[in-house]
Amino acid sequence: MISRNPNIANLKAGYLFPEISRRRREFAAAHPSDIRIISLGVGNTTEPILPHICTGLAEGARRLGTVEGYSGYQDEGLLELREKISEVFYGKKFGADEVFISDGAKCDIGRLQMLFGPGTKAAVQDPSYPVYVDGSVLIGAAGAWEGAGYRGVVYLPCTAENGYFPDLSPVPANSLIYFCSPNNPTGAVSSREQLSELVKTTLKKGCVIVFDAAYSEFIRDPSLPKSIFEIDGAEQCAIEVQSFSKPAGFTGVRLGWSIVPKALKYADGESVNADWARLSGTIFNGASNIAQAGALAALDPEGLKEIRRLTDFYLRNARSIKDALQELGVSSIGGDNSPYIWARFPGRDSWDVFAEILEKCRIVTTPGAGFGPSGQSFIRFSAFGCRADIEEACERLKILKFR
Ligand code: PL4
Repeated sequence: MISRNPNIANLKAGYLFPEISRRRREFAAAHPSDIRIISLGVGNTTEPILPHICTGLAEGARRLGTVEGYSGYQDEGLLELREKISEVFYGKKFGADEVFISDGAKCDIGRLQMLFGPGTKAAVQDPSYPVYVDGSVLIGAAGAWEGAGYRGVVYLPCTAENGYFPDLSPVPANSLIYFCSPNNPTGAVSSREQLSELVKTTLKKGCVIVFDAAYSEFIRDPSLPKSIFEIDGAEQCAIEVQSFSKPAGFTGVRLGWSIVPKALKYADGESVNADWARLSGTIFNGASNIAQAGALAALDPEGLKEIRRLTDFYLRNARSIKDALQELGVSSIGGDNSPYIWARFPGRDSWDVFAEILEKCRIVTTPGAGFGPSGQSFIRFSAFGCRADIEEACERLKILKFR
Protein backbone atom coordinates (compact mmCIF):
# COMPACT_ATOMS: atom_id res chain seq x y z
CA MET A 1 0.00 0.00 0.00
CA ILE A 2 1.05 3.59 -0.55
CA SER A 3 2.65 5.32 2.48
CA ARG A 4 1.21 8.33 4.24
CA ASN A 5 3.23 11.57 4.02
CA PRO A 6 4.97 11.50 7.43
CA ASN A 7 4.64 15.31 7.69
CA ILE A 8 0.86 14.96 7.91
CA ALA A 9 1.29 12.47 10.73
CA ASN A 10 3.39 15.11 12.52
CA LEU A 11 0.40 17.48 12.83
CA LYS A 12 -0.43 17.46 16.52
CA ALA A 13 -4.09 18.39 16.32
CA GLY A 14 -6.84 19.17 13.83
CA TYR A 15 -6.87 22.65 12.24
CA LEU A 16 -8.12 25.19 14.77
CA PHE A 17 -11.15 26.65 13.00
CA PRO A 18 -12.87 23.39 12.01
CA GLU A 19 -12.32 22.30 15.63
CA ILE A 20 -14.19 25.40 16.84
CA SER A 21 -17.01 24.67 14.39
CA ARG A 22 -17.12 21.05 15.59
CA ARG A 23 -17.49 22.13 19.24
CA ARG A 24 -20.19 24.62 18.26
CA ARG A 25 -22.13 21.92 16.37
CA GLU A 26 -21.76 19.52 19.29
CA PHE A 27 -23.02 22.15 21.72
CA ALA A 28 -25.97 23.06 19.47
CA ALA A 29 -26.91 19.39 19.10
CA ALA A 30 -26.91 18.97 22.88
CA HIS A 31 -29.14 22.07 23.31
CA PRO A 32 -31.66 21.72 20.44
CA SER A 33 -34.39 24.15 21.51
CA ASP A 34 -32.05 26.79 22.74
CA ILE A 35 -31.43 30.48 22.04
CA ARG A 36 -29.38 31.21 18.93
CA ILE A 37 -25.61 30.90 19.18
CA ILE A 38 -23.73 34.05 18.13
CA SER A 39 -20.31 33.65 16.55
CA LEU A 40 -17.46 35.94 17.54
CA GLY A 41 -15.11 33.08 16.66
CA VAL A 42 -13.82 32.64 13.11
CA GLY A 43 -12.92 35.93 11.44
CA ASN A 44 -15.50 35.59 8.69
CA THR A 45 -17.10 38.66 7.12
CA THR A 46 -20.86 39.13 7.43
CA GLU A 47 -21.71 42.38 5.60
CA PRO A 48 -22.84 42.51 1.96
CA ILE A 49 -20.23 43.65 -0.57
CA LEU A 50 -20.82 47.37 -1.04
CA PRO A 51 -22.56 48.54 -4.25
CA HIS A 52 -19.68 49.98 -6.29
CA ILE A 53 -17.43 46.98 -5.70
CA CYS A 54 -20.36 44.61 -6.30
CA THR A 55 -21.07 46.34 -9.62
CA GLY A 56 -17.42 45.77 -10.55
CA LEU A 57 -17.89 42.06 -9.91
CA ALA A 58 -21.16 41.95 -11.83
CA GLU A 59 -19.63 43.84 -14.77
CA GLY A 60 -16.72 41.40 -14.77
CA ALA A 61 -19.18 38.51 -15.04
CA ARG A 62 -21.25 40.28 -17.73
CA ARG A 63 -18.18 40.93 -19.89
CA LEU A 64 -17.40 37.22 -19.93
CA GLY A 65 -20.67 36.76 -21.84
CA THR A 66 -19.50 38.94 -24.72
CA VAL A 67 -17.12 38.21 -27.59
CA GLU A 68 -15.01 41.29 -27.02
CA GLY A 69 -14.96 41.01 -23.21
CA TYR A 70 -14.32 37.30 -22.82
CA SER A 71 -11.05 36.17 -21.18
CA GLY A 72 -9.71 32.77 -20.21
CA TYR A 73 -6.63 31.84 -18.19
CA GLN A 74 -4.65 34.81 -16.91
CA ASP A 75 -2.06 33.00 -14.87
CA GLU A 76 -0.12 35.97 -13.55
CA GLY A 77 -3.12 38.26 -13.00
CA LEU A 78 -4.48 41.28 -14.87
CA LEU A 79 -1.69 43.73 -15.70
CA GLU A 80 -4.01 46.64 -14.92
CA LEU A 81 -4.72 45.25 -11.43
CA ARG A 82 -1.05 44.58 -10.65
CA GLU A 83 -0.19 48.16 -11.65
CA LYS A 84 -3.09 49.50 -9.60
CA ILE A 85 -2.01 47.57 -6.49
CA SER A 86 1.51 48.94 -6.81
CA GLU A 87 0.11 52.47 -7.14
CA VAL A 88 -2.51 52.35 -4.35
CA PHE A 89 -0.56 50.43 -1.71
CA TYR A 90 3.12 50.96 -2.51
CA GLY A 91 3.43 54.37 -4.24
CA LYS A 92 4.44 52.59 -7.50
CA LYS A 93 7.56 51.22 -5.81
CA PHE A 94 7.10 47.81 -7.43
CA GLY A 95 6.88 46.78 -11.07
CA ALA A 96 3.89 44.73 -12.19
CA ASP A 97 6.20 41.70 -12.30
CA GLU A 98 6.76 42.00 -8.55
CA VAL A 99 3.00 41.90 -7.81
CA PHE A 100 1.47 38.41 -7.98
CA ILE A 101 -2.32 38.12 -7.87
CA SER A 102 -3.53 35.18 -5.81
CA ASP A 103 -6.72 33.51 -4.66
CA GLY A 104 -6.05 34.75 -1.12
CA ALA A 105 -3.34 35.30 1.46
CA LYS A 106 -3.74 31.90 3.10
CA CYS A 107 -3.28 30.06 -0.20
CA ASP A 108 -0.12 32.05 -0.97
CA ILE A 109 1.32 31.44 2.52
CA GLY A 110 0.96 27.71 1.85
CA ARG A 111 2.58 27.92 -1.58
CA LEU A 112 5.38 30.29 -0.48
CA GLN A 113 6.65 27.69 1.96
CA MET A 114 7.66 25.56 -1.03
CA LEU A 115 10.24 28.17 -2.05
CA PHE A 116 12.37 27.44 0.98
CA GLY A 117 11.67 23.74 1.50
CA PRO A 118 11.93 21.42 4.46
CA GLY A 119 15.49 22.44 5.46
CA THR A 120 14.50 25.97 6.49
CA LYS A 121 13.54 26.62 10.09
CA ALA A 122 10.52 28.78 10.85
CA ALA A 123 10.27 31.51 13.47
CA VAL A 124 6.77 32.65 14.40
CA GLN A 125 5.18 35.20 16.65
CA ASP A 126 3.56 33.26 19.48
CA PRO A 127 0.54 33.40 19.33
CA SER A 128 0.05 33.42 15.56
CA TYR A 129 -2.36 32.56 12.73
CA PRO A 130 -2.16 28.73 12.67
CA VAL A 131 -1.34 28.44 8.96
CA TYR A 132 2.29 29.52 9.50
CA VAL A 133 3.04 26.64 11.87
CA ASP A 134 0.73 23.98 10.42
CA GLY A 135 1.97 24.83 6.89
CA SER A 136 5.56 24.47 8.11
CA VAL A 137 4.67 21.04 9.49
CA LEU A 138 3.15 20.00 6.17
CA ILE A 139 6.21 21.07 4.18
CA GLY A 140 8.43 19.12 6.59
CA ALA A 141 10.17 22.20 8.03
CA ALA A 142 8.69 21.96 11.51
CA GLY A 143 9.53 18.38 12.41
CA ALA A 144 7.75 16.50 15.15
CA TRP A 145 5.84 17.82 18.16
CA GLU A 146 8.03 17.97 21.24
CA GLY A 147 6.64 19.05 24.60
CA ALA A 148 5.04 22.42 23.99
CA GLY A 149 5.85 23.01 20.30
CA TYR A 150 7.33 21.67 17.05
CA ARG A 151 11.07 20.93 17.00
CA GLY A 152 11.83 23.02 13.88
CA VAL A 153 9.75 26.06 14.91
CA VAL A 154 11.10 28.86 17.05
CA TYR A 155 8.25 30.46 18.99
CA LEU A 156 8.69 34.16 19.75
CA PRO A 157 6.41 34.98 22.69
CA CYS A 158 4.30 38.12 22.30
CA THR A 159 3.01 38.95 25.75
CA ALA A 160 1.65 41.84 27.78
CA GLU A 161 5.13 42.15 29.30
CA ASN A 162 6.85 42.83 25.95
CA GLY A 163 4.00 44.91 24.52
CA TYR A 164 3.15 42.05 22.12
CA PHE A 165 6.34 42.60 20.11
CA PRO A 166 8.75 39.67 20.50
CA ASP A 167 12.37 39.49 21.54
CA LEU A 168 14.03 38.67 18.21
CA SER A 169 17.29 37.32 19.62
CA PRO A 170 16.19 33.61 19.42
CA VAL A 171 15.51 33.88 15.65
CA PRO A 172 17.84 31.31 14.02
CA ALA A 173 20.14 32.40 11.19
CA ASN A 174 18.83 31.73 7.65
CA SER A 175 15.28 31.04 8.82
CA LEU A 176 11.86 32.06 7.56
CA ILE A 177 10.17 34.56 9.88
CA TYR A 178 6.38 34.80 9.79
CA PHE A 179 5.22 38.18 11.00
CA CYS A 180 1.69 39.56 11.04
CA SER A 181 0.71 43.18 11.71
CA PRO A 182 -2.01 44.15 12.54
CA ASN A 183 -1.69 40.88 14.33
CA ASN A 184 -4.04 37.95 14.30
CA PRO A 185 -4.89 37.06 17.05
CA THR A 186 -3.59 39.79 19.41
CA GLY A 187 -4.77 42.80 17.41
CA ALA A 188 -1.46 44.50 18.21
CA VAL A 189 0.07 46.66 15.48
CA SER A 190 3.85 46.99 15.30
CA SER A 191 5.29 50.49 15.22
CA ARG A 192 7.74 51.80 12.63
CA GLU A 193 10.61 51.41 15.13
CA GLN A 194 9.63 47.82 15.88
CA LEU A 195 9.42 46.87 12.21
CA SER A 196 12.78 48.59 11.61
CA GLU A 197 14.24 46.36 14.32
CA LEU A 198 12.65 43.33 12.63
CA VAL A 199 14.13 44.23 9.23
CA LYS A 200 17.57 44.96 10.73
CA THR A 201 17.64 41.59 12.52
CA THR A 202 16.39 39.76 9.42
CA LEU A 203 19.12 41.26 7.24
CA LYS A 204 21.81 40.56 9.84
CA LYS A 205 20.75 36.92 10.25
CA GLY A 206 20.24 36.17 6.54
CA CYS A 207 16.54 35.40 7.05
CA VAL A 208 13.42 36.16 5.01
CA ILE A 209 10.21 37.65 6.45
CA VAL A 210 6.82 36.53 5.21
CA PHE A 211 4.89 39.63 6.25
CA ASP A 212 1.15 39.08 6.51
CA ALA A 213 -0.62 42.43 6.11
CA ALA A 214 -4.14 41.02 5.64
CA TYR A 215 -5.60 43.53 8.15
CA SER A 216 -3.69 46.67 7.10
CA GLU A 217 -6.86 48.51 6.03
CA PHE A 218 -8.05 48.51 9.65
CA ILE A 219 -5.17 50.76 10.73
CA ARG A 220 -6.45 54.19 11.70
CA ASP A 221 -3.41 55.56 13.55
CA PRO A 222 -1.42 57.30 10.77
CA SER A 223 1.89 56.72 12.56
CA LEU A 224 1.57 52.94 12.20
CA PRO A 225 3.02 51.27 9.08
CA LYS A 226 0.59 49.40 6.83
CA SER A 227 3.27 47.55 4.89
CA ILE A 228 6.70 46.11 5.66
CA PHE A 229 7.89 47.96 2.55
CA GLU A 230 7.54 51.27 4.40
CA ILE A 231 10.72 50.15 6.17
CA ASP A 232 14.16 50.71 4.58
CA GLY A 233 15.87 47.50 3.55
CA ALA A 234 12.69 45.40 3.50
CA GLU A 235 12.94 44.81 -0.25
CA GLN A 236 16.11 42.79 0.37
CA CYS A 237 14.53 40.54 2.99
CA ALA A 238 10.72 40.43 2.82
CA ILE A 239 7.74 39.07 0.95
CA GLU A 240 4.34 40.61 1.74
CA VAL A 241 1.07 38.69 1.50
CA GLN A 242 -2.18 40.63 1.28
CA SER A 243 -5.87 40.04 0.88
CA PHE A 244 -9.13 41.58 -0.32
CA SER A 245 -11.03 39.28 2.07
CA LYS A 246 -11.60 41.59 5.01
CA PRO A 247 -11.42 45.11 3.49
CA ALA A 248 -13.71 44.33 0.52
CA GLY A 249 -15.73 41.43 1.93
CA PHE A 250 -14.08 38.96 -0.48
CA THR A 251 -13.76 36.03 1.98
CA GLY A 252 -15.96 34.00 -0.35
CA VAL A 253 -15.00 35.73 -3.61
CA ARG A 254 -11.29 34.91 -2.98
CA LEU A 255 -8.60 37.37 -4.04
CA GLY A 256 -5.27 38.52 -2.67
CA TRP A 257 -1.75 39.30 -3.79
CA SER A 258 1.87 38.86 -2.83
CA ILE A 259 4.76 41.23 -3.35
CA VAL A 260 7.97 39.36 -4.12
CA PRO A 261 10.62 42.04 -4.77
CA LYS A 262 13.30 41.47 -7.40
CA ALA A 263 15.87 42.65 -4.86
CA LEU A 264 15.21 39.56 -2.74
CA LYS A 265 17.90 36.89 -3.29
CA TYR A 266 18.80 33.51 -1.86
CA ALA A 267 22.22 32.81 -0.35
CA ASP A 268 23.51 31.74 -3.79
CA GLY A 269 22.37 35.01 -5.40
CA GLU A 270 19.48 33.43 -7.32
CA SER A 271 16.24 35.43 -7.58
CA VAL A 272 13.35 34.57 -5.24
CA ASN A 273 11.05 36.50 -7.58
CA ALA A 274 12.03 34.32 -10.56
CA ASP A 275 11.47 31.14 -8.54
CA TRP A 276 8.09 32.39 -7.33
CA ALA A 277 7.04 33.09 -10.93
CA ARG A 278 8.20 29.57 -11.90
CA LEU A 279 6.50 27.93 -8.92
CA SER A 280 3.23 29.85 -9.32
CA GLY A 281 3.20 29.17 -13.06
CA THR A 282 3.50 25.47 -12.32
CA ILE A 283 1.02 24.85 -9.52
CA PHE A 284 -1.37 27.83 -9.67
CA ASN A 285 -3.61 28.70 -12.61
CA GLY A 286 -4.43 32.27 -11.66
CA ALA A 287 -7.21 33.97 -9.73
CA SER A 288 -10.78 34.40 -10.94
CA ASN A 289 -11.09 37.11 -13.59
CA ILE A 290 -14.47 38.13 -12.09
CA ALA A 291 -12.83 38.64 -8.68
CA GLN A 292 -10.11 40.71 -10.33
CA ALA A 293 -12.73 42.95 -11.97
CA GLY A 294 -14.22 43.46 -8.50
CA ALA A 295 -10.78 44.27 -7.10
CA LEU A 296 -10.21 46.92 -9.77
CA ALA A 297 -13.47 48.56 -8.71
CA ALA A 298 -12.38 48.29 -5.06
CA LEU A 299 -9.21 50.22 -5.80
CA ASP A 300 -10.73 53.17 -7.62
CA PRO A 301 -11.72 56.24 -5.53
CA GLU A 302 -15.31 55.09 -4.97
CA GLY A 303 -14.18 51.57 -4.05
CA LEU A 304 -11.59 52.86 -1.59
CA LYS A 305 -14.36 54.86 0.12
CA GLU A 306 -16.37 51.65 0.42
CA ILE A 307 -13.37 49.83 1.92
CA ARG A 308 -13.16 52.58 4.50
CA ARG A 309 -16.91 52.30 5.25
CA LEU A 310 -16.77 48.54 5.67
CA THR A 311 -13.67 48.52 7.88
CA ASP A 312 -15.14 51.38 9.96
CA PHE A 313 -18.23 49.23 10.49
CA TYR A 314 -16.22 46.30 11.87
CA LEU A 315 -14.05 48.65 13.97
CA ARG A 316 -17.23 50.01 15.56
CA ASN A 317 -18.16 46.43 16.46
CA ALA A 318 -14.69 45.98 17.94
CA ARG A 319 -15.17 49.10 20.09
CA SER A 320 -18.45 47.75 21.47
CA ILE A 321 -16.88 44.38 22.37
CA LYS A 322 -13.90 46.08 24.02
CA ASP A 323 -16.22 48.32 26.06
CA ALA A 324 -18.34 45.33 27.14
CA LEU A 325 -15.22 43.46 28.28
CA GLN A 326 -13.97 46.50 30.14
CA GLU A 327 -17.28 46.72 32.01
CA LEU A 328 -16.75 43.09 33.03
CA GLY A 329 -13.30 43.96 34.35
CA VAL A 330 -11.58 41.93 31.63
CA SER A 331 -8.44 43.57 30.24
CA SER A 332 -7.90 43.40 26.49
CA ILE A 333 -5.80 44.77 23.67
CA GLY A 334 -6.46 45.19 19.95
CA GLY A 335 -9.68 46.37 18.37
CA ASP A 336 -8.49 49.93 17.71
CA ASN A 337 -6.56 49.31 14.50
CA SER A 338 -7.63 45.72 14.01
CA PRO A 339 -10.81 43.62 14.01
CA TYR A 340 -9.60 41.31 16.80
CA ILE A 341 -9.76 41.82 20.56
CA TRP A 342 -7.36 39.78 22.68
CA ALA A 343 -8.80 39.37 26.16
CA ARG A 344 -6.88 38.15 29.16
CA PHE A 345 -8.22 35.68 31.76
CA PRO A 346 -5.29 35.27 34.16
CA GLY A 347 -4.81 31.78 35.57
CA ARG A 348 -7.55 30.25 33.39
CA ASP A 349 -7.26 27.64 30.65
CA SER A 350 -8.45 29.31 27.45
CA TRP A 351 -10.47 26.26 26.27
CA ASP A 352 -12.27 26.35 29.65
CA VAL A 353 -13.08 30.04 29.21
CA PHE A 354 -14.24 29.29 25.64
CA ALA A 355 -16.58 26.59 27.03
CA GLU A 356 -17.84 28.86 29.79
CA ILE A 357 -18.69 31.72 27.41
CA LEU A 358 -20.44 29.26 25.08
CA GLU A 359 -22.34 27.66 27.95
CA LYS A 360 -23.43 30.83 29.73
CA CYS A 361 -23.77 33.32 26.85
CA ARG A 362 -24.21 31.09 23.79
CA ILE A 363 -21.33 32.96 22.16
CA VAL A 364 -18.57 31.22 20.19
CA THR A 365 -15.11 32.74 20.58
CA THR A 366 -11.62 31.43 19.79
CA PRO A 367 -9.44 30.11 22.62
CA GLY A 368 -6.03 31.74 22.67
CA ALA A 369 -4.20 28.44 23.19
CA GLY A 370 -5.21 27.47 19.64
CA PHE A 371 -2.82 30.14 18.33
CA GLY A 372 0.26 28.93 20.23
CA PRO A 373 1.59 28.35 23.74
CA SER A 374 1.58 32.06 24.66
CA GLY A 375 -2.12 32.23 23.83
CA GLN A 376 -2.95 30.28 26.98
CA SER A 377 -5.33 32.23 29.28
CA PHE A 378 -6.49 34.46 26.40
CA ILE A 379 -9.63 34.54 24.29
CA ARG A 380 -9.86 36.11 20.84
CA PHE A 381 -13.07 37.98 20.06
CA SER A 382 -13.71 38.64 16.38
CA ALA A 383 -15.50 41.88 15.44
CA PHE A 384 -16.88 40.36 12.24
CA GLY A 385 -20.63 40.18 12.78
CA CYS A 386 -23.80 42.03 11.93
CA ARG A 387 -24.60 44.92 14.26
CA ALA A 388 -27.60 43.31 15.92
CA ASP A 389 -25.53 40.23 16.82
CA ILE A 390 -22.72 42.32 18.26
CA GLU A 391 -25.16 44.33 20.40
CA GLU A 392 -26.87 41.15 21.54
CA ALA A 393 -23.50 39.50 22.31
CA CYS A 394 -22.40 42.52 24.37
CA GLU A 395 -25.64 42.29 26.38
CA ARG A 396 -25.20 38.55 26.94
CA LEU A 397 -21.59 38.98 28.10
CA LYS A 398 -22.89 41.05 31.04
CA ILE A 399 -23.95 37.89 32.87
CA LEU A 400 -20.35 36.71 33.16
CA LYS A 401 -18.48 37.30 36.39
CA PHE A 402 -14.72 37.35 35.97
CA ARG A 403 -13.74 39.83 38.65
C1 PL4 B 1 -10.76 30.86 8.75
C2 PL4 B 1 -3.48 36.81 9.30
C3 PL4 B 1 -9.42 34.29 9.82
N1 PL4 B 1 -10.97 29.34 6.94
O1 PL4 B 1 -8.93 35.03 3.02
P1 PL4 B 1 -7.46 35.04 2.80
O2 PL4 B 1 -6.91 33.67 2.41
O3 PL4 B 1 -6.99 36.09 1.87
O4 PL4 B 1 -6.78 35.43 4.19
C4 PL4 B 1 -6.77 34.52 5.28
C5 PL4 B 1 -5.97 35.09 6.38
C6 PL4 B 1 -4.66 35.45 6.12
N2 PL4 B 1 -3.88 36.00 7.07
C7 PL4 B 1 -4.37 36.20 8.30
C8 PL4 B 1 -5.67 35.83 8.62
O5 PL4 B 1 -6.14 36.03 9.86
C9 PL4 B 1 -6.49 35.26 7.65
C10 PL4 B 1 -7.90 34.85 7.95
N3 PL4 B 1 -8.08 34.40 9.28
C11 PL4 B 1 -9.32 33.99 11.32
O6 PL4 B 1 -10.39 33.86 11.97
O7 PL4 B 1 -8.21 33.91 11.88
C12 PL4 B 1 -10.24 33.28 9.09
C13 PL4 B 1 -9.88 31.87 9.42
C14 PL4 B 1 -10.22 30.45 7.45
C15 PL4 B 1 -8.75 30.08 7.62
O8 PL4 B 1 -8.46 29.00 8.04
O9 PL4 B 1 -7.90 30.90 7.31
